[in-house]
Amino acid sequence: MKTLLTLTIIYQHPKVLLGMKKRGFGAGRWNGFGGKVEAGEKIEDTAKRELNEEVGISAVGLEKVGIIDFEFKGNSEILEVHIFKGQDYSGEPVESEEMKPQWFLIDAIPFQDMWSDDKYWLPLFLAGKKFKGYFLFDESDTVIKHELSEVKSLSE
Ligand code: 6U4
Repeated sequence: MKTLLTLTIIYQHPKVLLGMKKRGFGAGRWNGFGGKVEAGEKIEDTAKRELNEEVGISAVGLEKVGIIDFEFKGNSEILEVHIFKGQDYSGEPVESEEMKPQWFLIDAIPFQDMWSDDKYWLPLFLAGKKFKGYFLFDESDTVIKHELSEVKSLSE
C-alpha cells in the first residue's frame, strides 16, 4: 500500500525555512511543510495547500525536485513523498497549531533534530539537483538501508 505525501522547503539562499512539527507524525523534528494528498487532489496543489495551512504562506512557484519512498520495518505501508522547492511566496510565515517556522542558514541546518534521511538528500536539494530515493527505517527511525540517485527529470 502506498500513501502519497508532499514535503516543501522554501530556499532563499543562504537560508531555508523549516518548521518544528508540534504534533502528529514526526512531532519534535524540524522538517519542511507538507502532508497527505487528498483524493482527487493534484500533488502540487497539496503542497500549496499544506504550506498555507501549516505556515500561512502562498507559494508563487514550486518546483518538484525529488521523490522518495519511505518504508518502516514491519509495516507494509510505503510513504511516497514528493519533495518541492519553493523560493518566492506571499504572506509572512506564522506559527500554526502544527508547525513553528524558523529560518536556518544552510551551514547550520539542525540535522540532529530532523528525520535521519534528510542529511542524505538535502545536500542534493541545496545543490539544485533532482533525485529519487528509497529509505528503510528500523523501529527506532534509524536508516538501515537506502538508495539515492540524481535524475535528470522527474516526469513519470
Ligand atoms: P495529518 O494528516 O496532518 O493529521 P500528520 O501525522 O500531521 O498528518 P502529515 O501526514 O501531515 O502528518 O505529514 C507528514 C509529513 O512528514 C509530510 O510532509 C511528509 C513528511 N515526512 C514523512 N516521512 C519523512 C521522512 N522520512 N523524512 C522527511 N519527511 C518525512 O524529511
